[in-house]
Amino acid sequence: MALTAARARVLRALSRWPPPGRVPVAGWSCRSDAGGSAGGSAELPPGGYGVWQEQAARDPVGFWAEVARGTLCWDSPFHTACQAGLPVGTARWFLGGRLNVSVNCLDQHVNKSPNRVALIWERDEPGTEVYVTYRELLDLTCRLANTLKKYGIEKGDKVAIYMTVSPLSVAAMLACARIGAVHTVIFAGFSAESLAGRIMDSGCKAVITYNQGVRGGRIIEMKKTVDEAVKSCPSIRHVFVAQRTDNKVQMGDCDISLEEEMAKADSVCTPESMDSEDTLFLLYTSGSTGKPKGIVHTQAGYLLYAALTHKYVFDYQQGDVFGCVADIGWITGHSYVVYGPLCNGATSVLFESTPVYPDPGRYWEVVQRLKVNQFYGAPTAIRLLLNHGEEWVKRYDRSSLKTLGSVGEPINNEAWQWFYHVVGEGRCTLLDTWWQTETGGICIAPRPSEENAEIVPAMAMRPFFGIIPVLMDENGKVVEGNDVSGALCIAHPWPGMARTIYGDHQRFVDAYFKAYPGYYFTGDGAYRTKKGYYQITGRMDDVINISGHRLGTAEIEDAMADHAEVPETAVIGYPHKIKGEGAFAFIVLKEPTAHTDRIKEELKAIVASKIAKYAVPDHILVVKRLPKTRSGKIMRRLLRKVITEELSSMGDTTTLDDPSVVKEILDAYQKYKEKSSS
Ligand code: 7RM
Repeated sequence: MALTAARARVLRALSRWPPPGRVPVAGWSCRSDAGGSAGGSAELPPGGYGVWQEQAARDPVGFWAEVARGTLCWDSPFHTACQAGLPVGTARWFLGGRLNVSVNCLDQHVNKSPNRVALIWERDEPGTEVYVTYRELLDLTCRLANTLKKYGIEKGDKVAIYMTVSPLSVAAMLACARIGAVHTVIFAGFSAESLAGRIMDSGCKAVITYNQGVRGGRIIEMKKTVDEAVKSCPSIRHVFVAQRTDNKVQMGDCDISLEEEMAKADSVCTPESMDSEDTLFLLYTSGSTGKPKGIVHTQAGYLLYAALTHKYVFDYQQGDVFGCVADIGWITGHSYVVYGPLCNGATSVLFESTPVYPDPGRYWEVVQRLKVNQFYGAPTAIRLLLNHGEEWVKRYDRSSLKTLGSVGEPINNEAWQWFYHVVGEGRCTLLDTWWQTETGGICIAPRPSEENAEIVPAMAMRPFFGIIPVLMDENGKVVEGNDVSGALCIAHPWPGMARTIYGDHQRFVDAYFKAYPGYYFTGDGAYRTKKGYYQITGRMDDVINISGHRLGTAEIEDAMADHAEVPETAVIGYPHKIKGEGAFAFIVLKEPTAHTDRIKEELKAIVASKIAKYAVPDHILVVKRLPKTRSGKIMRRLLRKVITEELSSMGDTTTLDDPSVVKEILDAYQKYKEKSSS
């Protein structure tokens, strides 16, 4: 590959510089400026857990106003802390205030300690990590921001980021924030069709991507996927292509080499002063209907909530190395890899690899090598590693660890115990954290709490400051007292809550504010224990959670509907030992055929190409008919009972159009099971 000297220099500067293995402490100045004041890191007023909790519960708005003044760097102060009407799905925070999120995440720290490490890029290949200081990240961000501007990206424009996790992808997010553009990060595992759908829904003007991605020793053809996606996206004017590998990819008319442009760009970019309620980003997430929804988060409230929860749930102390292994394509990556840690001036790990590459000791080898203090990951990975045995953990020194966190799905007791005792040696705080794309940050977690307060295994337990959980019964009445269950709602707005669904506020109202007027409905059920702690019991709608990836069963059904020989499908989630849940599909064929194996393979390929590989059903069962009510609704509840073999509790089947269908499906399932086990 013919590299010009300039290009070679840029590549060195951006993807392999500084050289691997630089010692993180060298040049740090953070230890001397710990405990920053207003605009340093998220900070609560003098007091303690009890005082804050009491104040936040008594006067949430006053509480948040005070914290917002003390935590964020404002261009101009807000005049009204909160204006909300939950029944109509509106909440606006810090009205009249102006600020820039990238200034809060970068410039304020550069001013005080430019050489503090902002990011440690733990690249796919072990031992090749790259340290990026706050000054370097600001430089990257400004160059990227100026490049976007040069190509006509303005305040309010939408930019898709389809990249694996890296300093450059973080800089891309912050560059958008710097110029007031709205980013929508799309997980690098999504197919071209999923990418196109999101680009079209949001009307993105540009995509930022890599030539290729690298994960688990394998190459991901990212640019090719973008090429395929943008064919059907007329709104896209430019595709910015960065180089993650040395391989050359085909460059078309609207493709721009990102590093070449950044090398020419000015390293200073004046930040755009944004209104508190301007959109910061869209992030697509699954709901119970087929079309993913573009969740809208705004500037000040989101940033404040991410920063405060990052600091107080994990007890982040200045100088700690914070290791959240989530991808930036999910909300966990947004809030706890990028915005929360950087707003707090933290050192955040960017994990590019997988838990099992090159072997199942990877996480703990990283903990040892980078001296990670807080480790935040998903139960699915813990369950996977648990099966590989504890030798992989014990091989490495984990004494740097203070706090462990779990997110994304329920953590079962076995995984919790293993995480706590084997990984954490029984001396680390383990936090089961519950929250959602829509909540912006952690809402229920065992910490913060009174010092030495008890932690019950596998339970999220306590609401964060200013979060008021409420349980509802089937009649829409608040369930009082303890030892009770219900639909989990939140009674008062909080700064991190989503503001709307992009382009469809009515859908926002219908999904979250209609079922229980005056409350935010989470879609999850919960149990309040005898002692008043919260335990999440799972989704109450047709959303399933595969390896911590949220997915609507309707999305899978819609994808499979493309198959000409399969007129009807019904997908449900079923308990899966490692993934938490897997997808189980029931299909009806147009006509009897001997080619069901071919059809099943075709269906799997369709789902992979229309959504993503993780969405492919583990099981596909051919049935003659689906169980339907007289009004034609598929009774998924019965299908769930069949595969969990809870036949004694089938419940009411009288609304079925033809109750004999149950026996029919049961027989088909029994045969399927015998066949698969033989
Ligand atoms: C952060 C994130 C949200 C859904 C949520 C729940 C489930 C998340 C937990 C959990 C039990 C937990 N955002 N969920 N955390 N269930 N215990 N600690 O995951 O938007 O992608 O998913 O995930 O059902 O509604 S998300």
